[in-house]
Amino acid sequence: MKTPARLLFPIALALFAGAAPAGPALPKVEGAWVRSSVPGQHGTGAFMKLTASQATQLVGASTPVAGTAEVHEMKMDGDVMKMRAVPQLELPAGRTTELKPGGYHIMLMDLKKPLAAGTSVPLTLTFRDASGVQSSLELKVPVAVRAPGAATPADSHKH
Ligand SMILES: [Cu+2]
Repeated sequence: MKTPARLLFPIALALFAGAAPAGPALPKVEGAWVRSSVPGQHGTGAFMKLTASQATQLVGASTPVAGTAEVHEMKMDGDVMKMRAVPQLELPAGRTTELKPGGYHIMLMDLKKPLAAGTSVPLTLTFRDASGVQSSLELKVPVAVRAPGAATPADSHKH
């Protein structure tokens, strides 16, 4: 009978790697905001910049303020702007992907109440890494009429 030691060694290494203190590398989220809505409006969008250190996919979203949250894409189809749900949004390693009006966004549908500017909403994003492991990120996202900073080009703060 073969000794199992040869087999155990790589398994132990794999376990050790899995227990690395870094944990799942969740993308960095910057400038997140949700567009405010008026009474009677059923849907709105959430926008942000996502930067993943390793290739990751945004595969879902949820929020208690909306019945459904989906990752959407807006594209010109001829001269008509069309919107569709995308099952996953690829976040290439080290590159910032921007979710913005007119492009990718998180669509919040079946709003349970109007979202007033100046408040904030909880938003959970679900990501899937290259090995198929899903993890989620809980955010508190400010509600605004327009992108924060978009109307103040005079603010020349540089990074
Ligand atoms: Cu949409």
